[in-house]
Amino acid sequence: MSDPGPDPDPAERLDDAPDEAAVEDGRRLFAQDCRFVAGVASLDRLPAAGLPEIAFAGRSNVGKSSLVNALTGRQTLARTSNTPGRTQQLNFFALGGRLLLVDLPGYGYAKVSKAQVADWTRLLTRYLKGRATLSSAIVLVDSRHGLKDSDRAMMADLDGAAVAYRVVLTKADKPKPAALAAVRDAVAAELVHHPAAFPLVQATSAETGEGIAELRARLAALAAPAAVA
Ligand SMILES: Nc1nc2c(ncn2[C@@H]2O[C@H](COP(=O)(O)OP(=O)(O)OP(=O)(O)O)[C@@H](O)[C@H]2O)c(=O)[nH]1
Ligand SMILES: [Mg+2]
Repeated sequence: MSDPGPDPDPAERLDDAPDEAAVEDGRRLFAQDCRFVAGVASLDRLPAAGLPEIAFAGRSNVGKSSLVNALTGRQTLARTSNTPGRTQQLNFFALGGRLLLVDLPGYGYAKVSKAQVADWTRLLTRYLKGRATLSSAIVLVDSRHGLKDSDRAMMADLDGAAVAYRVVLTKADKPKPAALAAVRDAVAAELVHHPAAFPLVQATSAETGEGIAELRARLAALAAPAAVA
């Protein structure tokens, strides 16, 4: 009997690298019109639910707004800043009538008051738990730092709300390749303990465009079907 050889690496078995057609779907979706729909600081002002929604969560300054801009190819769509705490509301963007992108306020920012942190946390938790059209979330993690306790708390909230999510590393242009690989492995090792997390970690850079086409492809798979012309 021939030797079937060693089992493939579990990560390889799970590899969901998008194929050419999926990348093309992503490119087409993100080339469509993307419009700011609403910025809300309280849940009674959420835009009407309808399209599938993808929320971008992450620590303050991790690069959420920059990633939304890189994905949509519009540098000024979401406001970015060197100052943590720039995004202070849930900002909704409608993409081509097929998907809502939600740029969330950052968490883990030490300089805002405890009352403010409690307010945002309550708003976020309620939004994550109560929004029927929230189809998944992207948890952004700085590729130089890996997971912090505030990320773990967000991931536990998403697990509790049964919102499927992926962890995406940002600023992949900053660390050396070996350091990036080490952070990616360390994060992936923790994801095993989070039931709603996709087990693979993707690296991106809003600066160089690394990983952007792949992420577009993955998000396109969650969008409403394109209208037939
Ligand atoms: N080198 C590098 N810098 C980045 C990248 N993405 C974002 N930045 C920088 O990181 C800083 C924060 O970016 P934002 O996109 O505003 O971060 P945010 O997560 O939206 O921040 P808050 O809204 O405050 O929570 C800015 O100075 C960006 O230019 C990246 O891929 N590479
Ligand atoms: Mg922001």
